[in-house]
Amino acid sequence: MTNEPNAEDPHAYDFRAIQAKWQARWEQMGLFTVDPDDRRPRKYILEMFPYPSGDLHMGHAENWALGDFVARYWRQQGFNVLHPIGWDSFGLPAENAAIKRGVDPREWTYANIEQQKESFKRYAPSFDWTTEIHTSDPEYYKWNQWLFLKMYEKGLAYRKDSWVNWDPVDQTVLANEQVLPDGTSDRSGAVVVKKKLTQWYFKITDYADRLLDDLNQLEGRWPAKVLAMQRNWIGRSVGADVDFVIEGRSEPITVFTTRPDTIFGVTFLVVAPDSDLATELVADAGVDDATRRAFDEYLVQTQATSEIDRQNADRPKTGVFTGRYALHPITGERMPIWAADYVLADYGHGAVMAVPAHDQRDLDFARVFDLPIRVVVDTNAPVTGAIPVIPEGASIDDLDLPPLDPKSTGVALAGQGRMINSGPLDGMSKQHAIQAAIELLEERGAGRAAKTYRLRDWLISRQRFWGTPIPIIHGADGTEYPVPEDELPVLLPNSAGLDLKPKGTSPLGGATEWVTVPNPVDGSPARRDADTMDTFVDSSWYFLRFLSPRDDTQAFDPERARMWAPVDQYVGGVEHAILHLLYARFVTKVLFDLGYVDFTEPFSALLNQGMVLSGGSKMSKSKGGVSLGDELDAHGVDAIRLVMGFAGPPEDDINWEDVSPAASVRFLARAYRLAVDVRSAPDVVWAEGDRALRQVTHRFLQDAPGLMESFKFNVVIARLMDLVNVTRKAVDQGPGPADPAVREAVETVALGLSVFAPYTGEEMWAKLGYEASVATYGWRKPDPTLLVQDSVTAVVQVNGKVRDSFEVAPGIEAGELERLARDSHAVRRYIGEREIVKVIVRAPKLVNIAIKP
Ligand code: ANZ
Repeated sequence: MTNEPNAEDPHAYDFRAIQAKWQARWEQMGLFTVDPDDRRPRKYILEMFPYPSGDLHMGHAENWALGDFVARYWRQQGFNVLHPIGWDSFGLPAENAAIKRGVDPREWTYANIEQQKESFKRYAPSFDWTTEIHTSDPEYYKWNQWLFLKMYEKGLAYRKDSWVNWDPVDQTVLANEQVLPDGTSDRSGAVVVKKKLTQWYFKITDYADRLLDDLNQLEGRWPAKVLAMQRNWIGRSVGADVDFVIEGRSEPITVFTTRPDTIFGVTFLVVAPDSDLATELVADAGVDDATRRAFDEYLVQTQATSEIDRQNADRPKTGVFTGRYALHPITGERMPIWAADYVLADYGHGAVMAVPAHDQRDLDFARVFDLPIRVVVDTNAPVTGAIPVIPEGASIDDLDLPPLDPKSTGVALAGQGRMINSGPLDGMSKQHAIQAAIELLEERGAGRAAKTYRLRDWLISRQRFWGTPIPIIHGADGTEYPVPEDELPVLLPNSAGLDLKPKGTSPLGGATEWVTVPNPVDGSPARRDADTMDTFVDSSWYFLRFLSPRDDTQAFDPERARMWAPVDQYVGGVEHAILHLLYARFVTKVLFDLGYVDFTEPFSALLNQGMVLSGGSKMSKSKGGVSLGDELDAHGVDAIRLVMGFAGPPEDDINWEDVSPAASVRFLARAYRLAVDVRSAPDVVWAEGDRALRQVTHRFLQDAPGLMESFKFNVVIARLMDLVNVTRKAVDQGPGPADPAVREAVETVALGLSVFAPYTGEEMWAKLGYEASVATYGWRKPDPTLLVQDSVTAVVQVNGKVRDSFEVAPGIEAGELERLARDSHAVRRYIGEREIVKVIVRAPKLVNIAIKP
């Protein structure tokens, strides 16, 4: 069989043969390998790297089509483009497959990579394959360990004992980011429970302000939705910390409040039952046994309640008295301390000053347990909005206003008003009183301005096998010894003989020889940390590894980072809006502080693609959706890539039922046949070509760059379709296939198409008499003399209805246009004897004539 497509029928568009031919040739040419000495301007284009799941699926196909359009476009604009590929190859699926099928996670992973690589190569993304990395290679994860050690040195990696999210199916802890809003695991779907464990954390909360404030730099370059999600996730609240002295305890209780102005309305304190503070309070000798027993029972009940339920404002309030009392920092009043599950242990300080008159949760609680309620804001005297008119000589109390008694109405007064019952704060507005209250507390050494965040520290230890070992050795006395940098990597042991089944502790603990090591100081028996790192650590800095992927002396080359990073265009799914992007932003800032990079945001621009849906739901093999492999076999790579661009704006979901790969094939065949039909040589004189066709071509050249750069791929493809149609007309009915304008148009189609449908573009380019590859040729610049419009269409309306239209020069005078309109045969015949009342002329496009009916 010949390797030349269509040897017999030159017009037949045989996409299978074209694919086979070019895939092999491109592979030999190594087209997209970046030359480090190349001095042209640079662009770093990156798609979120894949987890090696085997074959490519529809979601991959969309992601890499869109990213590749961008990469190929910039290359054709003369940029030196880095477009790398690697594999996020640590993680649970390998391990779960290993348990289910008894295979080695390593073998499973690397076999998948091989398979996926083959599918990728057929799909033709313009990758620099020399960058290929696997995060599960020791050459990569060594640098995860290095990063851990750097964090550890800076005090940003630490171990603590705390309540963590526990996935009872996968038997591992989860980061907060991995718990879905309905309280289930984003991995296994199991309902997440709380478990107390000693775990490693990265101190992302130290960076909360910067992570929040730097989002402003990304405004307009990241999707607004992602920015909003990140802002919410970090969740900064501004207010004050207030200290309450506890009777019989030297340490005060600190609470965080956003409403220090309501300090005189505090009537009790509430602590989170599952906080250490609560346990300590009831452990005091002064607390009687019955109170302690009631607390213990309540704690058990709290631990069985999900976070979501605890935050549900509508749930009836429950709680127990701790037997202890606090003193008000200003009035000295004695106030009971309660424990209730609506207060969360890990927000603020795990304790609140309850202001039942003005906070609904506190009010509900006070009404259940009959605690005092004190109004300190008069919301009948609002500071903004409708101010009640108080007659001369009267006071607000003389007005007949509805009673605002939260105790009887059950509605807390959250609105604005003037302070009352608040000593020195009386009469102030909220904003004013917040300031004054903070000053008052500061004077007494009992409080200060404070901020708190929803963001928690990043829990990075996992009790699973297939991940990066944590480079720490634990001495018998509990001392932590970081593994020295020159002893990295701490290699993952072989899985053979290990029980990988989830059991709540890491399988690495069972690798006796691996785990037992001499204490680095005195040689006594010590143990390696047996947990592995969250795989989001791997992906938090991988974009830097691509810059010097084979460097075995450092994680990445800072010089290359200065040249290439940050990533100019990042492309990926919105499912990573929080997790991965937040972690990568955090690690970038840490690397900046350590002096390794000179920028603080990793991804200058972000494009989120929508999902590919079938029957309204996300496509997946298990749900019997359409398989990418079948679609590629039936219609070819180019038609599927083209569909991904043509379906609509990239952020929108694609309903596979609404697109037509078959129509894409027909269009590509039409374009291809034009290249076969061209009858002029590459050295024609463009200026001698048909002007009308040249104008269409040059308008495309003029508009396409702006459209590409704003990701309006569907519009660019529609314009290419239009250009193909106009050119076909010129070949069949116009100046014919030998006209230079036809060649110019078809070359433009080949160059433009090669972004979306690289096989077809390349084959057309060859048919046009050029050397491969079309991908490395630049787009022609539009000729301004061809962009001026020769004429515009003027429309004549009579009483609002169009009666005639004709071509006029764009610069026509209003008087001349009116004369043409009045002279129009169609208009004269329509008006007949009727009287013209008014003529409005909007040159050059419209004449409006009003007549008597
Ligand atoms: C007194 C007060 C009076 C409050 C008032 C509100 C209104 P955001 O905006 O979400 O940050 N709070 C503090 N720590 C808490 C915890 N660990 N669990 C549950 N609630 C907690 O909410 C801050 C407010 O939530 C704080 O301000 C505190 O109640 C409560 F009229 O203090 B406030």
